[in-house]
Amino acid sequence: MLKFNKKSSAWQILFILTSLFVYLCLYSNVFDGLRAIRGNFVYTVVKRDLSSLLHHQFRSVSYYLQLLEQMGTQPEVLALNGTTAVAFNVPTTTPLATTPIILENVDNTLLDMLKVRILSNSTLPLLTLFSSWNANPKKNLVHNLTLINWRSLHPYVIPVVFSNESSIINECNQASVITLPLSAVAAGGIPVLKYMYRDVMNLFNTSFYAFSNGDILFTKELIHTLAQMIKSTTEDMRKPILIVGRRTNVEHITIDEGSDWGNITRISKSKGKLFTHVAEDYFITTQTYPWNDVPEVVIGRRAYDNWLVYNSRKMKYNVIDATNTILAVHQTTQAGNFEGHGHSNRDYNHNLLTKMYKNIKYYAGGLACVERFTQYKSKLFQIKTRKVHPTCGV
Ligand SMILES: *[C@@H]1O[C@H](CO)[C@@H](O)[C@H](O)[C@H]1NC(C)=O
Ligand SMILES: *[C@@H]1O[C@H](CO)[C@@H](O)[C@H](O)[C@H]1NC(C)=O
Ligand SMILES: *[C@@H]1O[C@H](CO)[C@@H](O)[C@H](O)[C@H]1NC(C)=O
Ligand SMILES: *[C@@H]1O[C@H](CO)[C@@H](O)[C@H](O)[C@H]1NC(C)=O
Ligand SMILES: *[C@@H]1O[C@H](CO)[C@@H](O)[C@H](O)[C@H]1NC(C)=O
Ligand SMILES: CC(=O)N[C@H]1CO[C@H](CO)[C@@H](O)[C@@H]1O
Repeated sequence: MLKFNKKSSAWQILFILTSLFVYLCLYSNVFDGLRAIRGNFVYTVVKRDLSSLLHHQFRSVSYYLQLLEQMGTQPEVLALNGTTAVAFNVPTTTPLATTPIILENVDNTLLDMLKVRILSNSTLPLLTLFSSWNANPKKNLVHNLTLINWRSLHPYVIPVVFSNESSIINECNQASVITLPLSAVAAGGIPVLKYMYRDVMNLFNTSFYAFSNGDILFTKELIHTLAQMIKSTTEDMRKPILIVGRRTNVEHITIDEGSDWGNITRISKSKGKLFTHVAEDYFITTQTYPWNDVPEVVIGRRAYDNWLVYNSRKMKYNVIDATNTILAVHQTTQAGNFEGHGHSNRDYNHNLLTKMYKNIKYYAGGLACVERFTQYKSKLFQIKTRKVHPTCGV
């Protein structure tokens, strides 16, 4: 009896000591970890997002989104109207780059330092990058690659997908990409651009915010360009800035090709084709960009991209063509490069804009008319000003 008791209390003491030890370990590690995560805004949002997901995962609204085809670009816009007679031959005084840029220019020390600072919550993440698409079996691979690619830009970039469709929300969750519900749609269910900007700006504190079409892959160069912009002494970050650029089309990108930055750069060099300078696929803006004043244009339908650039130039915002320093690879599929043109409501944006403004010089919203541009000169990042053709006047 006594023996048993002694043995038992020895075990009890051992048990208590072990528990205490494990508890102390867990407490110090987990507590630190949780504090770091909880302090982070993203954590709160993911948590909120997950609980909203629980409420809404059965409310698929694919009905609303059926008309939303995969985003395309709008080069045909030039032919849209009489103001554009000269549009077809807007020459550039400064020739545009025709070869995609390369990772070798990227200053890795800067990026490593920035990463540490962002992770320790002493610098804001650079960018909230968002898009929206509808479920489309033909686009599964494209969207999977986009999710993998955008997620790889973490922690510099917070990727967000707007959707109310449970299948898309599930895929995003698997890829650790945050989803948000679509708060405003028009033209039969297509997301209104400005409200997506409003929503992410309310939720995330980053230096830049960007919509991008959902089939665009980026590399380190995106991060590097934005990091350099912030470091730059010439650019006033408090003013509205709009950064746009040409995309590089690459056909039928595979998982192997698309899932790391080096491979994306390689295929863009070996089989990429720089697309027309009249189309823009992403719009990087600062917190001060007055999205509130922008008409309710929708994504994935032509005319809004050129109008945004045209209007920003007209309003004298700082518009910058980053084609030379941001590689934006478009995953071209069977649907080709002019999606968003053959669809219902194809002229929704154009009709909306012409109702509001008499004279829209869409061609002045092409990249060839953007005066300021980024470049690397002897690996040094620069923002320069070039002369554009007189017909680019706004
Ligand atoms: C940084 O931490 C502070 C306090 O822990 C928190 O209020 C703030 O939101 C955090 N900022 C970011 C960008 O996570
Ligand atoms: C896309 O990813 C999902 C899971 O994330 C997977 O089930 C699906 O097979 C993938 N599709 C393709 C075409 O890779
Ligand atoms: C998407 O879901 C949100 C929240 O559940 C809802 O408020 C919104 O109206 C939905 N959007 C569309 C386009 O149905
Ligand atoms: C965003 O971050 C900046 C810089 O850290 C800070 O001054 C500002 O208060 C933050 N805003 C919000 C809404 O958290
Ligand atoms: C990059 O491409 C090579 C050659 O196709 C392939 O072996 C490698 O697995 C790819 N890398 C990734 C991360 O997929
Ligand atoms: C496509 C389009 O909107 N075309 C219009 C261009 O402007 C002329 C008048 O200048 C209209 O007749 C066209 O319908």
